[in-house]
Amino acid sequence: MLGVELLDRWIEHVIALCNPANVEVFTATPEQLLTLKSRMVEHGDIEPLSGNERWLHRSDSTDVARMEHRTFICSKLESDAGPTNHWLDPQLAAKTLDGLFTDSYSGRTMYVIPYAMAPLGGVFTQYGIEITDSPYVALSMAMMTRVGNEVIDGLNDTNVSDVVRGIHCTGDLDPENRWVCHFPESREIWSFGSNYGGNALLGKKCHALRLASVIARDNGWLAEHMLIIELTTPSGEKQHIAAAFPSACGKTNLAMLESSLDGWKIRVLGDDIAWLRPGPDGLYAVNPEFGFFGVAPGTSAKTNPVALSMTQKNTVFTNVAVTSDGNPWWEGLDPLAVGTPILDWQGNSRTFGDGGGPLAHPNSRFTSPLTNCATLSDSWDNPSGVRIDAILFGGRRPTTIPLVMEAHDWTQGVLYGASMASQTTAAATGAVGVLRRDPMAMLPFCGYNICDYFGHWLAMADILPSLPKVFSVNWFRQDEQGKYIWPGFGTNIHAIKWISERISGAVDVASTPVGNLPLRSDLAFDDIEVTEEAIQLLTSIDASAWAHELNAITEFFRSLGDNVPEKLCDRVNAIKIDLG
Ligand code: GTP
Ligand code: SPV
Ligand code: MN
Repeated sequence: MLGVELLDRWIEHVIALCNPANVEVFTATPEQLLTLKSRMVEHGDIEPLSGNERWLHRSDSTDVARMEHRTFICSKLESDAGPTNHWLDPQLAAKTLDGLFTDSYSGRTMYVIPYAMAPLGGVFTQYGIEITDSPYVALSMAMMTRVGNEVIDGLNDTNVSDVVRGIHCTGDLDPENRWVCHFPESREIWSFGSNYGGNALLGKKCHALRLASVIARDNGWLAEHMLIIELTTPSGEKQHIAAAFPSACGKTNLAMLESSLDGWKIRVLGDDIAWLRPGPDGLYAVNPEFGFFGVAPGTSAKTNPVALSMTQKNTVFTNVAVTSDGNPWWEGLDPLAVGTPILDWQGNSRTFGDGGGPLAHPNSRFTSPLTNCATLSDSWDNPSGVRIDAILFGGRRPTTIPLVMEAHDWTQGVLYGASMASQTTAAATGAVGVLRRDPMAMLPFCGYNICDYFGHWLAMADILPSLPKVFSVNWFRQDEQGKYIWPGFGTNIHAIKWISERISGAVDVASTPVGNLPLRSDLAFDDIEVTEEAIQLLTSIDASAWAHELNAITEFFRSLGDNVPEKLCDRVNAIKIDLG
């Protein structure tokens, strides 16, 4: 089928197990895409929206987000999955999955999708094959990963044991019978019962984060839930920044930021996943993905004009509302006149302002290829990647965490990541707005023991020829009424500017035990609406709030068992003492 004996044998095995009516090797040729889309329209999987190649897909109403409690790491040893993952014995899991997948494609077309993650032709490139019975998954994989004949050539030249093999089945979409299983030792992914993004597009979170994090641990690199941007300063200097924020906490928005400050320019390399490797003079990063799977609500001409214009062509919208003239709509876009008819995300007839709850699902998404983005960096497809000057960690923190601060050293930087917390969002099922620890924004995505992962981060200090600076940022500080006190979005360039000036050594700092803070004189907020009182809150640390925070971090580390690196626990204690 693909001309690689062992892979062909695996594909034959899947055919025998799942018993499809047809098998198609899907390389997303123009003819294949045309046929796929017309088939999907016929079956009601997608419908055309107004504009150029814009499509609407409506999910099953129970299949709209990642399901962390149905996501499993099936390593031989439970201790390799660690205290934060759901573990399943690989043999028991295989038995269950074999049962679920038996005849599961009957009457359906099986798509075999060879894909590559990362630009082709470099040390970062990895190959995978996803087998699926979902046309929506096939269409999405063609936008989110590299597919085509070049990929099949690369796959042929790759060691078979390095190829990630994923098998996905739509099943009955019963949330209680949903399985997203990862087998790090055999590089396999088995996903049953969901067609939603992170559960079903197996190149993304399953391959590029959960399995890749294990591969990275074994080979001295990092697979992270990070955006990558290229920053140009007014003097023309280029710097590169990677930033980890949890799901639906602002990666896409920062990646596409349009600066409100003259002379500062941001270009996108990636908005969700970064692979980072030691290079000749530091840490080099690529975006393994080929597209954006962005959160729709909140995306507007004011907050993210770049994303909005990107979605004007060649985009699949999932679970958005639709106006009577066939345009996608979601909360955050300009409201229509009260009483205007509109279809909600489930296709129900509603009217604007009827008080019936959100019209688009809070986790509705758009899928567009990277090349749709007007602010894509020229380096986006460079197989060597870009050298990272700074790493940012941030979450939704209503209190305590300042707008921006710099770690004194790598250990404190790793501590910033390891102790990150954020209010939960609609990107995963469950309660929204609950503060939880989400180390490096990888809580749902680290494919191995989180304590070993912290150790691996610390050890990068010994592997790397030079270390990026590490910063903590927080765009989500709130007042007592729950209102954001920082305008966010384009104005975040002010924090990025300070970070840039710290990289180049242009500005001094106010040193505190929890990190270096900007000097008030280095912050010119003249162009934005923010009170002096808010600036004070955003750029200072409250000793009693921090005492509470540090105790919460200690408690979190304790909850992970005895294997959190001592270096991190010791540093927390040292900061407590320094704070007094
Ligand atoms: P995933 O794709 O789930 O990993 O999310 P992401 O981190 O890329 O999040 P994204 O940028 O899509 O933002 C999610 C939500 O946060 C959107 O509704 C944004 O409008 C909102 N948001 C992003 N940046 C800011 C900000 O600076 N301030 C405020 N208040 N909201 C923001
Ligand atoms: C996230 O939840 O962090 C996402 C969306 O980026 S998904 O691909 O579904 O994981
Ligand atoms: Mn994400």
